[in-house]
Amino acid sequence: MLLRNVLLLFLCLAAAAPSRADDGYRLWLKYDRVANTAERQQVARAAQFVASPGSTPVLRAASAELQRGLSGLLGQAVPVVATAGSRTGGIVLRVDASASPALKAEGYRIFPEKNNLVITGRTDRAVLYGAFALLRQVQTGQPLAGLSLSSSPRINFRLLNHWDNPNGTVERGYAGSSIWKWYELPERLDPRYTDYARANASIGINGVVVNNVNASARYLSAEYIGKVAALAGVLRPYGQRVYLSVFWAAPKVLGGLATADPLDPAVKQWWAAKSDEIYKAIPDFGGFLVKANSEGEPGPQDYNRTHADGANMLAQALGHHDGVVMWRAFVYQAGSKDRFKQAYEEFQPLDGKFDPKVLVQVKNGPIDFMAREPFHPLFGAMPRTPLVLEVQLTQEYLGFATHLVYLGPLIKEVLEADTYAKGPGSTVARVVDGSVDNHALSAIAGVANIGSDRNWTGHPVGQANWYAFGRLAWDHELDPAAIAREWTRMTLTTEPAAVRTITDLLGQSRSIYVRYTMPLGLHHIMGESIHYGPQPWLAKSGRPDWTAVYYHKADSIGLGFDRTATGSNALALYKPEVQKEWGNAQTCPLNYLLWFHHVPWTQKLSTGRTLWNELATRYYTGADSVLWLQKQWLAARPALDPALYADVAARLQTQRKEALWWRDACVLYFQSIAKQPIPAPFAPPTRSLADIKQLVQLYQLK
Ligand code: GCW
Repeated sequence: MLLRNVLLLFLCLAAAAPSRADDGYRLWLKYDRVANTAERQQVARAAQFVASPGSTPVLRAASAELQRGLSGLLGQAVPVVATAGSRTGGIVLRVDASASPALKAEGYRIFPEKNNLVITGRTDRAVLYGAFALLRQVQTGQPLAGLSLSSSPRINFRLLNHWDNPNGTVERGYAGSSIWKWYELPERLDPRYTDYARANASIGINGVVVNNVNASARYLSAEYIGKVAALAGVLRPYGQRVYLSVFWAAPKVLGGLATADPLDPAVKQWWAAKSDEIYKAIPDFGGFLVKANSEGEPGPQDYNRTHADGANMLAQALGHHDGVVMWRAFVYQAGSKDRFKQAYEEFQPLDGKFDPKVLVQVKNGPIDFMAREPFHPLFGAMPRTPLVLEVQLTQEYLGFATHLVYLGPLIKEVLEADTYAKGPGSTVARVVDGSVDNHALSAIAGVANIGSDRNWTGHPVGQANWYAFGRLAWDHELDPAAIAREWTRMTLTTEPAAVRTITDLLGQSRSIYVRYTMPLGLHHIMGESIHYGPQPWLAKSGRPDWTAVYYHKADSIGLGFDRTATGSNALALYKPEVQKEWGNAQTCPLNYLLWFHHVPWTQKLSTGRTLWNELATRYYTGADSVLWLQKQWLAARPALDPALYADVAARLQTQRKEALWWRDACVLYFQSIAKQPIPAPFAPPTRSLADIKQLVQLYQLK
């Protein structure tokens, strides 16, 4: 009896206690009750029930999500019924194979009908996306009454690439360890997998490469295929297919063959049998992602075969199964002295030689996920090959999970870049979505920033990068500022002034990061191997193109990599219109200047300052802009959850400290070469170059 009373008392206290701090776990799917009563009542009138035939797992996931979301947003239970019958004032889910010829298989339409709102599409997946779109409508304070919406994805395969390893570590992951618990699979399915699948579905992601491109052969064993199949079972009702990164030499390691030569009949046979085995366990398996002959990974070149030989062999191994091969172009072994050109040299000549099931996956820029890169010259140069755009959401070169950097503008910048492949308007987005060259296959991949941290991404604002990637993958015409606003409102606060302040902060954050790290087109001057913090003085490494001096080429005359005809001529890889835009040091946009030109320290730029003064000014004002980020965040404080506020505020303090590292390291190092004074009104750093070197190199120690 006593025990029962104590328990009752405890339950009452628990119910009365204020809701627990926002730990970020619910992402943008919080579904907290709409605070504004009038707004809530309006939604309540339009969403009295959800009618769903529930005939497939995907439809059941859609109606369960609507029920969960609407019940939370309205603060009252919303029933799910099989059919609306004569009831009105509800939401009706309907798969209709003839829904609308304009809709793609995953495209949805929402429209009013007899006082109900119908969510329809040609497939159940379309209806699932429509359900999330409707919830987003409510979450962002849009009215439901008379709602009429229609949307189809522009790109077919919208994938997250996990760089997760079998031992639970994540390559370049900064949010804890892997979310996949390989040792528990397939028996135990962490409930987190379902929440992950819901989050992906809500932004239209439809495929997940579960393991690192530096792949372990393990995943192709029967044991691990069983584990992957268990994950596929969780993701399937949310419209996602699983894919695997494959280790090229698996036929040797796992199959006991003497070779992994793609033209060897036994090797072909091994892969074909392996594909059959995978499809038996995972009938909707998506296909293979391959990093071959890159950074020490084995590949077909080990046998004097080409990337096309390798990719085509895998495509044929997939046989009649409905899967694809995504072959990465991130290679840099070719003969030219400029790494910028090497992937192009290896891949461009192979255009037209790939099997129809092969896509070539290209990073957004020619070097490696820098904070700003010119678009990769392969975009627009391989018209007969569908190209996958790969962007990095995990912030390897962008301050890990410490610096606040919203990547919407970065992704949008590359999508909007004009390749001029088929005249003006041949943007990277249109190359990738297949519309420039009429490809039926199209794909985009984001290297995931997700880990086991309670809030998924380490930095709470990292969630916005996951979110923005999905939204832009679905529709590259969306505006990153609008996406930031949406995310903020769904995730952080609905208070209008705070939403504006945070949206503004997010919008500026990437250009601020560029300014205090690698302004004016500087690139690859970060810490060796860990890729954190500044190390512009780095002159020796495993390869010359892993050093910083290789890229900035600072000397007594000036700074920057001459990639015009007088230098490496990498510019010649682009169409004449692009060459014209970037080829002249006088007119090249300052953001790309040092990517393409070696500019004298004393040369006057369009800003009226000399190169040296402009460089110093950007480092100083960039580092000071972190103070502005802090001020904005503080201004939004009253509208934010206190724990979440404090988390980001603390990270911003670190960011400010490290922005000063960058400023001092780069200004002092380049000054030692340029021999120029720090321009007014800036005060010279109080520490010496030796001091800052010692400090940041601590991070290189084992
Ligand atoms: O950016 C580099 C990273 C490597 C990564 C590689 C790649 C997976 O430093 O960690 O390896 O790119 O994209 O293959």
